[in-house]
Amino acid sequence: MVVLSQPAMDHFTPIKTYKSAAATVFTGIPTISLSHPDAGSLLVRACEEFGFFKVISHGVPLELANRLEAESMRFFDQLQVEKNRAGPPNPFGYGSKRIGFNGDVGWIEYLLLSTNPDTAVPPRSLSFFQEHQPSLRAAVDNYVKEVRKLAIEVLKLIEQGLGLTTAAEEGRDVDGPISGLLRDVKSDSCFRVNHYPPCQDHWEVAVSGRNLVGFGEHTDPQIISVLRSNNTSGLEICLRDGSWVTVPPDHSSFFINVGDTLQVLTNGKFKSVKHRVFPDRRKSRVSMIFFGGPPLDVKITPVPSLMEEGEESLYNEFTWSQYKKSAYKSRLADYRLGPFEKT
Ligand code: GA4
Repeated sequence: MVVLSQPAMDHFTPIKTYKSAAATVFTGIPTISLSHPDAGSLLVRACEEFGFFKVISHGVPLELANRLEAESMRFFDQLQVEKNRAGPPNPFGYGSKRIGFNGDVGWIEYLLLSTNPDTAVPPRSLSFFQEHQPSLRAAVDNYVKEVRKLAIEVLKLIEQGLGLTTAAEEGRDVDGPISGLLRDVKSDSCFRVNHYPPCQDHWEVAVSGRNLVGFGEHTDPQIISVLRSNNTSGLEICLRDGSWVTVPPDHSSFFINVGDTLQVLTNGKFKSVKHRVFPDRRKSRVSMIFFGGPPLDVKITPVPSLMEEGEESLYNEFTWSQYKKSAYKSRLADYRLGPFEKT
């Protein structure tokens, strides 16, 4: 008998496995209320110390996140053959197990979507979603509008904390040199919904007791990433001392990652955070991440007013388009800023 309603991950080719070294649940993740009078300096400190933090009092209506999560699960619950019609994932669409172009695999299925309305030629997968998954597409659009606003607000507070904007500018709601990159209509941002099915029944887990990797260790290439997950754990971050810790899930807050581009814009004062995900043995993990990137033709160089006297850029000049091209030739765990560092 052929069982057609099995979840997507049945026919799984061998996958790199390793035991999660991170036993510790880390309770020290900076948690910052955006309505705190010192939010700007608290965010700057979190970016310097962790490249990662959690925001509360964020103003994003949680029903938008819940609706999108439900719509996404409706999509992932379909037969594999239906989901495959929304693929391949690159540049945008549905993907399963394979991440990027260079051999990375994980216990994951996902949707990778463009958030840029003025993409000159919409990829086939975008029109696929408009035609065949209109309620999912609408939920994505409504959600992304809000998290994009949140990303800009966080960057503006960071600019304030860094002393990049004056009180008068803040009053007039003028964008600074970093938040302006995200507000730009040409901002090259994208969005993904990751589904990590439970891995208990997988033979490698059952036989060896090892954990499968869901999304291998990497840093995000963009400026900042805004993540919301359901209440299933699995996300791990690498602390400055090189140790890996588990991030306790919190479905009513947003987690923010410093990306490689923000590392360069601050000339290394902020470091992009290495992170990875292990699936849970029993529960599905669903995460939704907005990756805020600059316009393709923008030169990524340290913000001049952040440089001390005599300080030199650690990086050769490059555009976001050049960085992206190089990133897409890399493996997940590669240090992508390496080729752009001054020797
Ligand atoms: C990591 C951050 C985002 O998920 C992403 C990923 C992208 C992909 O899934 O296609 C990449 C990865 C991410 C970095 C290196 C390259 C590109 C897979 C990969 C091996 C969408 C992104 O922008 O960069």
